Amino acid sequence: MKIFYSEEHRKHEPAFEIFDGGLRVPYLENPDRMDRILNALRSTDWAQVFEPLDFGLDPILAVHDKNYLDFLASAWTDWLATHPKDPSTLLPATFALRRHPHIPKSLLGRAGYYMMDLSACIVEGTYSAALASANCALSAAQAVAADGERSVFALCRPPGHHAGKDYAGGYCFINNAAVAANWLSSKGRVAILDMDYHCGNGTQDIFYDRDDVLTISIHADPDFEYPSYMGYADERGEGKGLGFHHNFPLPRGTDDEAYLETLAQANQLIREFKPTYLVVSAGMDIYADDPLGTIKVTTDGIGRIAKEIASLKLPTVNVMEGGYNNDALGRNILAFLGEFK
Ligand code: SP5
Ligand code: ZN
Repeated sequence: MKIFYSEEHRKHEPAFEIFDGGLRVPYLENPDRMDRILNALRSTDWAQVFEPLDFGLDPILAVHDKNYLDFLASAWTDWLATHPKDPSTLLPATFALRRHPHIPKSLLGRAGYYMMDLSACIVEGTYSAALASANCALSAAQAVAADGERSVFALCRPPGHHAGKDYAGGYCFINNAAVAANWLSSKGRVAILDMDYHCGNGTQDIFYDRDDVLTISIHADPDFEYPSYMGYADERGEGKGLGFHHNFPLPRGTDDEAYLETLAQANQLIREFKPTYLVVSAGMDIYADDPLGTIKVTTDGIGRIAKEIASLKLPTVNVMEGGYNNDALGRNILAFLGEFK
């Protein structure tokens, strides 16, 4: 199996994030996550790691707003130019509700407009890491579409599914799965299945008015979990996209059996849509011992989930999203990808 991975992520290493209540904690979305996964993949005889190709900005700008991408590109130098007392991390403390149209010129004003929360910390290496991560997803999409690979893994860091057309959030800056799915949509019908523990709000936003890309997200109920304001079952798409988005909110404590029952419903919707390609936002934070999760899926359950998805027999781009139990990440990814090889 082809794995697309870039070392560019390493310099995206914020020292901290802010949890609810103002708690300053070490950044959970850290470079060690990739090392754990790479070590596990290197222990197999079926995983081959490749550098991504550079697709340039066009396929990213086909999904993201130009002003937002310009913000990401210049945020770090603009931040240093404000001569902050502690320059280590760009993180605003005031956020736009977006009920008013003005985007201020000030760096922190723009940051509060384009960032959704206190986990999308920007450091010097963030933009180049986000670009390389998107190129991993695009390279995986190309391997499936042009080279006839049945399933490919984009080992993306930073993750992407919380990033919308014009905002960062939840450790995400560029929506890798959405960029890959949009690129594939010129070659066939695309379904995105988001199995990260958190609602894929960015992906939902990006494709909400489209009927050529089916989006499905299975996640912890936003009524109690991040991202709080999206991911409810009555959000079904809009305009011609109405009926082409589905959310499956789950309660705390959801186990393997309950998860697999929900996945069977999602799979049925994918079959009915008859896609040419499948993109999976493969978050591993559904794992029972994830520090951010409340869902109780086991490593064996992750394998069964993968088997169910692979039974669709679609050319599949698996895209790495969340998963923060670093000790378990390697074996969970092997359990997952092992069903696609
Ligand atoms: C890609 C991805 O998985 N992003 C997740 C971002 C979640 N950020 C909000 C975390 C809320 C933290 N709640 C603390 C629970 C600790 N037990
Ligand atoms: Zn997540």
